[in-house]
Amino acid sequence: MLTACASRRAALLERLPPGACAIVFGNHDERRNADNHHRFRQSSDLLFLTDLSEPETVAVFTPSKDARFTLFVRPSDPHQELWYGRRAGLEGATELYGADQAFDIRELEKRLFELLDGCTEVHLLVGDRPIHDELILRVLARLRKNERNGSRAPSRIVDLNQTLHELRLVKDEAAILSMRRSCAVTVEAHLLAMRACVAGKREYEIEALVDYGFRRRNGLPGYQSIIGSGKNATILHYVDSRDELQPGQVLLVDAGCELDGFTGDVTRAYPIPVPGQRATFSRPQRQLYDLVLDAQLAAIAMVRPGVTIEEIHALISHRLAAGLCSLGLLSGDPAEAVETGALRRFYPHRSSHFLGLDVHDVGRYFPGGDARRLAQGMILTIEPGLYVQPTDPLGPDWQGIGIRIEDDILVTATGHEVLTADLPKRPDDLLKIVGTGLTLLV
Ligand SMILES: [Mn+2]
Repeated sequence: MLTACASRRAALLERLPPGACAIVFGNHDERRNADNHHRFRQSSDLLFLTDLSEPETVAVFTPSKDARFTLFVRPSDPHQELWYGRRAGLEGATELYGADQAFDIRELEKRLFELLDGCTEVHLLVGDRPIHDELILRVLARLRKNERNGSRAPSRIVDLNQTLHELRLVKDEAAILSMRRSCAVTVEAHLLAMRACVAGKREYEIEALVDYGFRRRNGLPGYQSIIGSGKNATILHYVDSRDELQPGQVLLVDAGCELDGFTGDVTRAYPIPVPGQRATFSRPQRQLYDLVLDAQLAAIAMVRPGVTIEEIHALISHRLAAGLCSLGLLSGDPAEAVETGALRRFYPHRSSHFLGLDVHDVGRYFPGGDARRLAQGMILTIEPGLYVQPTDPLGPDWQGIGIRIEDDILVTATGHEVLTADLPKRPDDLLKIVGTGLTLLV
């Protein structure tokens, strides 16, 4: 990963105009309660460029200065390290992480004053964290005030999104390898959940297995897992995971493993069997499931360079609307149901997003105003769904069904590759596995 980070830094430096200074902030330790902290997760931008997973880290890039890559880190401190773990320190920052120079993070403001002096523009993720914006504005104000003493303040602030996030959008070989691994572990964990799914279990027991599947491969959930049974599956971001699985309901599992910072994002939905019996969809469940799967397969088939996410969403929306009209769940013309927003009663979300270090990864969807065309190396999800709210006037046969099918797709030179293809989704394959019993892989 360190070699990949070095190439990414080189690519960033190459894209910065001479005279620029780019500043990338890491994450801070976040308090959970009292004196407990959340598990630290580095900012994705810093992970992408440095792989240095320590709080209070800042990277500065100055293409036209002698030291082009500066790291600010927490200095070595035997007492702190005894309690809270090892630090790279200033020495590690240069020797292990490739910085041309390293400074104590406590000197950040003073040193930024020196680093920004003489630069023409400052690049940062404006608005990402107000505290960072304030720091930079403070330094710029001081530089301007000091111009009569010879300082030269940058005159432009540029959104780093345009360079750094464009780089992150097209995955390099190391990123694709990490994504393959996180997708493989995601598939394993989903299989554990499928096999264990029987009536009488609780949603949190399924979540525990998903977590186990991730953790045994050194992964962690890349986002809060959604384990929703019955009507809970119609809540798009349901995270309570408390209810008991009821026979005949559908269980929706949306979970992705993060490894090396890169995360999978996969959803499956399947019926909950009575223990010892074979899982079966009710007729309405199966009708919705077939619609969603048909739309997903059609959308995946169209993924290749040049296609836009807008086109994918339009195809899925049209297929779902047509299916709902023919089932009589929507009246009138499918195109009209899409246009008027009537479809949103059953399909309220989008069909696709970029995926990588962030589950909703960076990359603008309309750069320069036009829908972005997919290109080789981009990774996206395709995730149609249908949800009938428990209060929907369609009545009890349909109420409280939530179906979503989501896979992770790599755009290749001529088409695509489904990174999560090993996880069953065709009804026959799926129902063969669901509820067949737990095999713990130790
Ligand atoms: Mn997703």
